[in-house]
Amino acid sequence: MLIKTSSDIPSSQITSESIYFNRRTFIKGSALTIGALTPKLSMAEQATTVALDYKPAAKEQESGFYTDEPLTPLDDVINYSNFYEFGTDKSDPARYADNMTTDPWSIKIEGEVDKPGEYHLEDILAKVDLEERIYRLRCVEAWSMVVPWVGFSLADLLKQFNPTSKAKYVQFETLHRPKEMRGQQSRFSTIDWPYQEGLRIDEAMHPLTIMAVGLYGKTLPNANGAPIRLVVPWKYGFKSIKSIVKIRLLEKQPTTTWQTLAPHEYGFYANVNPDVDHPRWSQKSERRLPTTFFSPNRMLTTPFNGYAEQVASLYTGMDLSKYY
Ligand SMILES: Nc1nc2c(c(=O)[nH]1)N[C@H]1C(S)=C(S)[C@@H](COP(=O)(O)O)O[C@H]1N2
Ligand SMILES: [Mo]
Repeated sequence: MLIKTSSDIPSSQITSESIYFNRRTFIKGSALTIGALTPKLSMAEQATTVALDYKPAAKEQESGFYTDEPLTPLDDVINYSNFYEFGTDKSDPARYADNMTTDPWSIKIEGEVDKPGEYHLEDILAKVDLEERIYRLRCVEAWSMVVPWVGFSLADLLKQFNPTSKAKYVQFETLHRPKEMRGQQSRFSTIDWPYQEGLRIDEAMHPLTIMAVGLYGKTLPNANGAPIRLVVPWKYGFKSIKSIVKIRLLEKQPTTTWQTLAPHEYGFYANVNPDVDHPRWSQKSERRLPTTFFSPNRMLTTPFNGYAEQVASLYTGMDLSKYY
């Protein structure tokens, strides 16, 4: 096989598919090719992003784990991002997140568990099998992407710490390190850091809910929440909290960043729902990235972001316009 170096490939030809399908080749072993097909990564990200060993996503897998919709190119996944710790512009995370130190990394497990403690990421990862999930990600701002994540089920992680019978909710917290996260320094920032999110325990234990450690076959770029983040594909993107350092099991529903900031606009549940508009815009349709002025790529939004078959039963009897 002819291995092209980054400079041989015009960026217009670097489609998601070329990166994605060549991935299997470089995972097999040649160190030379690692990173060769991802020239759009910054130098720092090329240096820190490494190939992962995982089970690829396949149609035959459990329903919802895979979609054959076109993947959003890696370049867009990295450069069009919300990670307010680094600024509010979509390009700020790619520009500034390289400053975040992700090694060593540990996660504190607190609250209603038999085995609370601080666990090193390596020790957590040693106990799980990585697999790929190709999911739609729908931001509350009405844009969306299709991302090939690499991760493991959150249920497998939580079971390692034996949640007690009082554990009804799970709260997550992002790193708080203003020295490395310029958005946390701003005196004008309205967010009360650290960023916090939460799930009901049955949502957390659902097989679609994963902790992602990679995308496109390699470790997560910092902009996308390295080294470990949550992905809940049937909920608006803000639920999928990045760069997690704390997981707390609780009896009561936790507070979450966006709900605290604007409770009439962002709810605790935040299930993707085309029938419940955001107070300031419609949620009936979405822009699927990549988009251009001439090709806006607009499509209808589907209930639970297309995962209704898998998750609608979690909300039987609930008024979803009240519990938005
Ligand atoms: N800590 C933290 N996590 C976060 C955010 C954030 O600002 N800070 N933004 C959220 C929002 S609004 C979205 S849409 C997704 C975007 O994930 P992506 O950049 O990997 O596409 O991350 C979510 N997780
Ligand atoms: Mo979002």
